[in-house]
Amino acid sequence: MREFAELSAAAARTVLVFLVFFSLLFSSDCSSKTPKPVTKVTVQLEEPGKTHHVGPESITLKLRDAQGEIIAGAQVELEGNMTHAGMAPIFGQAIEVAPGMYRAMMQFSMAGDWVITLRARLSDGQQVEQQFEVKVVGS
Ligand SMILES: [Cu+2]
Repeated sequence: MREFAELSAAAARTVLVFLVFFSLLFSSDCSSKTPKPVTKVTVQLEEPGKTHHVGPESITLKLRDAQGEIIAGAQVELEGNMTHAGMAPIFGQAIEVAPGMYRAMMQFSMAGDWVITLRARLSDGQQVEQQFEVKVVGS
């Protein structure tokens, strides 16, 4: 009789462990802390239409989400490619100079039309990507 009691106690403990395990599993699954997804970011250039020159140039922009809210605390990098083939891409790591405002140095290697691909890792881990164009003239 005692053996049976010990056995059922062990079984009860096992069941309890499973219950705790599963409740943790499901509670973490539907956590209310899940960030709302930012499906689209808006890139707002500080000086839209600015003419950039061959050589080192800074690009300053603001990042906003679909609701128009500023996106602060993101890790932002830029990749520049020309619109014709045969050119090496250029890269710039941006720093956040003000909340939601990012600045990167780009070493433009040729005059012409450049397509800048912005890749941002938001503070909640989401990755977003957006493209914009800049015009570069000879110095
Ligand atoms: Cu080129």
